[in-house]
Amino acid sequence: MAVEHTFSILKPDVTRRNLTGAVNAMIEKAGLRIVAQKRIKMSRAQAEEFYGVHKERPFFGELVEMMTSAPVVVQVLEGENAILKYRDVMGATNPEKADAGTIRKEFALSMGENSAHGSDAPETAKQEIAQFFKPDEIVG
Ligand code: RTP
Ligand code: MG
Repeated sequence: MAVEHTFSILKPDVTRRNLTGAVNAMIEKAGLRIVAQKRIKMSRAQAEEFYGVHKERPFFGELVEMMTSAPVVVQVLEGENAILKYRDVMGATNPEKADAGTIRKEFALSMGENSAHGSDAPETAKQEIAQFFKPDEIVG
């Protein structure tokens, strides 16, 4: 199995409740290494670009509002099969459907305020990482 990089965001509901360390503990316990990390306030333009794939969806406006409502922590995670592994660690988009022990089951407040983002495929991981990090900011 290949060592991969995936892109992660700890969303505003996490920073607002001071849960960055608690979520990071779950990430590290799962064997993923945080090889880049910064806390930023996402601009509207950044959020619109990041979630551009959803721009026709009814929840798009609400999603952009939520992502810009408080700081987020953007990260690059490294590990074997990191993309799928992190999706498993996050749990289902709807926290009511997320398995026990996942980030979203433990911490998410709702379908919108669902605590974490993780890339869904190698191509999107590459694009998303490049939107927020320069290559020399990633220290594996
Ligand atoms: P993400 O992209 O954030 O990792 O989440 P995901 O793949 O599990 O879900 P996706 O379908 O890509 O949706 C992106 C984010 O939009 C918000 N959302 N709200 N109100 C709603 O019905 C609704 N549906 C999605 C969530 O914050 C979701 O993570
Ligand atoms: Mg998604």
